[in-house]
Amino acid sequence: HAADAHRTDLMTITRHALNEQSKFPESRGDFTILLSHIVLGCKFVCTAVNKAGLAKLIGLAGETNVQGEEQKKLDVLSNEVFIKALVSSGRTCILVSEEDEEATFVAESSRGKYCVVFDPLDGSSNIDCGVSIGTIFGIYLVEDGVEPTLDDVLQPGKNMVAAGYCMYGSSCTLVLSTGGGVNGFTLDPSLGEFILTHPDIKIPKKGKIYSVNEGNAKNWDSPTAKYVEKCKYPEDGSAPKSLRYIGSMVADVHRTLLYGGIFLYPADKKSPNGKLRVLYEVFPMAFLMEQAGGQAFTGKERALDLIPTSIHERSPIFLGSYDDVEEIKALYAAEA
Ligand code: AFP
Repeated sequence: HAADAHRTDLMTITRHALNEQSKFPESRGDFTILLSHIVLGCKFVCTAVNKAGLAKLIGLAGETNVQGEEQKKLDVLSNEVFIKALVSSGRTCILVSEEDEEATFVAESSRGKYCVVFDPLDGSSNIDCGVSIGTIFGIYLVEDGVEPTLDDVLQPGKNMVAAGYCMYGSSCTLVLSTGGGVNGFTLDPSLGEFILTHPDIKIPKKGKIYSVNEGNAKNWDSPTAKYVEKCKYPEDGSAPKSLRYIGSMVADVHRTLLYGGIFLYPADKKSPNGKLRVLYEVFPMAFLMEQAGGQAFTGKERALDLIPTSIHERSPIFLGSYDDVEEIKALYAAEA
């Protein structure tokens, strides 16, 4: 019976990765091992985030623990957990984290062929009020037998072999693409396992929601300003779009992926490159959007074509439903 099968035949993220792996007979399971270490990091952060409010209430935050160390801030703690999990996987060679100014080069003895770029806790200004936050990651592969250098991560997003995010929200959701579509997994806390709940996510071709920090409107360039005006006062007689903006990229992009619409973090006069970081915010989300049938545009080009020149570089970004991004592309093209 199908319904029973659903409850007893659990497609965990590891099982899913092993199934994918079996399509490549030459695969030795390195990616599956790497993924299981990323998943461990996500589970740890999920638990820590869920406890954060409680720690405040019972006075843990800011106090010193038994070892005499002050309780670490959540973003610092999350970063340490991810770095250690990724290094100990034995499958990585270069790590770039939002939290660390410099890239981490893994010692030869634990080195593997993957580079991981990540933001361990994105949206951290939202922690104290309990709003959804997340981890974002992207994965590159280095050539075999070549000494890894920074150039291995200064690559266009289209060269990523996988990308994903984990959202710590009303439930803990991990969305992943290895280049063959997008799948969503939800953490079952009683099992401690991510279960496939959103197979083959496709973003609606056109959406009814736009998502942007309108507080920056006075500094926008004209294509962005025109686009947002059109969202509110459509010229073709269609209904205006709704505005939703959380200020936590993972949450705003997750909603965009599931419901459709567009997420914008444009350039403005004060921030000519926008705010979001190319390697571990723009690229992974652009990768997921394209894999789900949507688009991602920088205001100049396809986001995944951009070639970064430094690891913490920023770029404007417009991503979401295919038709909605098409409209903003036309507005930029008209003024180019
Ligand atoms: P914080 O980590 O400082 O909260 O920044 C989060 C973020 O990088 C990204 O998650 C949001 O999409 C974006 O900033 C929101 O930026 P604004 O506050 O400028 O709208």
